[in-house]
Amino acid sequence: MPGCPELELITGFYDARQCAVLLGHFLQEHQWPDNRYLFAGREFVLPRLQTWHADPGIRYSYSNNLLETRPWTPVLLDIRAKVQTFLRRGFNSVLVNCYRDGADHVGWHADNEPELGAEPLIASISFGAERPFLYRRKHAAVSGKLILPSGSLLIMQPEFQHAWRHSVPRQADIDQARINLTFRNVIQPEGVD
Ligand SMILES: [Mn+2]
Repeated sequence: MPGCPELELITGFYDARQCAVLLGHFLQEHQWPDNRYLFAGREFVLPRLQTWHADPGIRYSYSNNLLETRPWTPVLLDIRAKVQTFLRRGFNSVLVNCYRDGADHVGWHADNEPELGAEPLIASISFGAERPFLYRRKHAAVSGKLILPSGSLLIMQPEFQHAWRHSVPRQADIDQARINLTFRNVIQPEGVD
């Protein structure tokens, strides 16, 4: 992307017909949990729906362990296979997000948890409503904005998590859902069972 070589957007990774099928699957058949969690004795409302799926034995402290680890579903395995073939690398986990409408969002963050290792490459697929993806340098007044089309694959190179933060802000005029799958590779520390 202009000004941000650590981001690469592949449009049409899934075509419109595939997007319609997959969006329908995630909205109607995927088992979403409630977005209210109890954490340290207080209720915490996540402004989106999320599930986390990983290979056996993979654990991740994302969001202070709010999320249970689920097995892969057949649909998620199909998508993972396509991403892995395209990128020629493996992913052992995926975070699945549903932004139900423009009120759902994610604040400024970097995906740089220690379990993702020093060089976290993340592959992000979008289905459904187009939402702006904002990014800004951590230590400089540089920022940018991408629109993520349905069926697109956004490749975030490791340096993106080191040097930038990103967000998907609220957008009042959006009343359609966006599904976002972020494939990751969690590194299990040696000696931990
Ligand atoms: Mn993120």
